Amino acid sequence: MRTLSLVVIATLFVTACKKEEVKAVEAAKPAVAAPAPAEVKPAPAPAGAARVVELKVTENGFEPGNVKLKKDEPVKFVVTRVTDATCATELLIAETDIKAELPLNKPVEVAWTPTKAGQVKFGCAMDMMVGGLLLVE
Ligand SMILES: [Cu+2]
Repeated sequence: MRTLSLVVIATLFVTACKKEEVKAVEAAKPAVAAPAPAEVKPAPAPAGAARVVELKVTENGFEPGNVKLKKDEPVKFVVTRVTDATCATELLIAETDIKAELPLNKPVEVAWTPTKAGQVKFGCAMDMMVGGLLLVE
């Protein structure tokens, strides 16, 4: 019985996530014009500073979905969620403790340095169902 309720709860979460995504697809129709987000213009990075990678959360998910990174190169993600039609209100990076809230239309900085080559998933708090891949080489 206990296991069953856990399964039910898990299913509810997954269902909620999928519904959000269906809504997101509907909202992606051109009739719904999202307000233009404020542009983030980071100052040119001084030598040795983190590379800035801009990410957006739109109706289609994280954009770009795949990001190429270099091992041992510090990177600063500047993440802006520009829609409410998503369940990705947080950014998680697999195999790390990184978990950043993504308030609407507010750029959030997330610093990370990959320490090994390979693919690392990132995405929403629901098992990164909305997310992408960090391709570290
Ligand atoms: Cu989700």
